[in-house]
Amino acid sequence: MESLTPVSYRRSMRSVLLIALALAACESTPEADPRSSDALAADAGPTDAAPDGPRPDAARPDAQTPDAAAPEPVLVVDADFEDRALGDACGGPDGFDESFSRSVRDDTHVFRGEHACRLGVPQGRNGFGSFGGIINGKLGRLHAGDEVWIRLALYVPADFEFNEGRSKFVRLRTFEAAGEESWGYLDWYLATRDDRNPHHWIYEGTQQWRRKGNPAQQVVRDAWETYEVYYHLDDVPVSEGGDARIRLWKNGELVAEITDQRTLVEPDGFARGLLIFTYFGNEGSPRDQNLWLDDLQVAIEEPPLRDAAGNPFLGG
Ligand SMILES: [Ca+2]
Repeated sequence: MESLTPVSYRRSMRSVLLIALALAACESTPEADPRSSDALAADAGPTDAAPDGPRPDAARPDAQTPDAAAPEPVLVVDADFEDRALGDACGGPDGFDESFSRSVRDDTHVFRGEHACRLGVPQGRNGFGSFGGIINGKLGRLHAGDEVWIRLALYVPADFEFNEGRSKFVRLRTFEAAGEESWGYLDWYLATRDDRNPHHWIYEGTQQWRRKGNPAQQVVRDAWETYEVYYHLDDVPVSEGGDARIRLWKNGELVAEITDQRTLVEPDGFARGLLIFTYFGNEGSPRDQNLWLDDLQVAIEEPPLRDAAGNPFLGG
């Protein structure tokens, strides 16, 4: 395709503008386009000028009309598991970057669309390599000052047995600046055997357990539920004048906000690698069993929705 120099581009745009003005003059009624010629000049372009093209307002992404749809979040991960065939592994552009061996597209339980991802753990195994999946390339590296929202829908059947302690669930790995040594994971655990605080959280770079949530926020069986976590990455927590902050939600309801906890160990460190489950437990699964995941979404730009307290989140 031939490139345009700035001069020829301006000439081209001037021709387009003249065509647009000529078309405007040909309108049979003055109210057909109430906008001034200045407004036409502002958005004159090849598409707008095409005689049979869409009306300019319809083509403008920033058109503000009373019935405009709610703005959509910008997602760096939008794993809905729809694009490949039933029975295929859960990897790909609409899935994990690394799909573990028992992560398979399935339609037994679906949150949205036609497929979800069935996550399986074999009897007697700790699940690493079989149970879950990893996002790495899609997310890239996140540094101090970055914010990330991670949301997913989960279906846990009544007969799924979690391990005897708490279960690794959503894990974001952090590294020292050179990237050779990991400082451990920002870790959300499902504590299905904790009747009072069913959500446990820890940053392995600090090793201080946080027990959060209330009995009503326990995992509900045989139902789709959504879980979301927010991290503002910094080596200094909000409570000490920094930006590090953590929020957890379940079904759109805030479970915890932690402001006295760093989310990186050092200012030049970074986070890379999002793990979903990936480990059942040291004791091994009591039998072959599955749960289901759908709509795994990650945003690193502030989403448009707000929770009840006004915090930005992906929601749902
Ligand atoms: Ca789906």
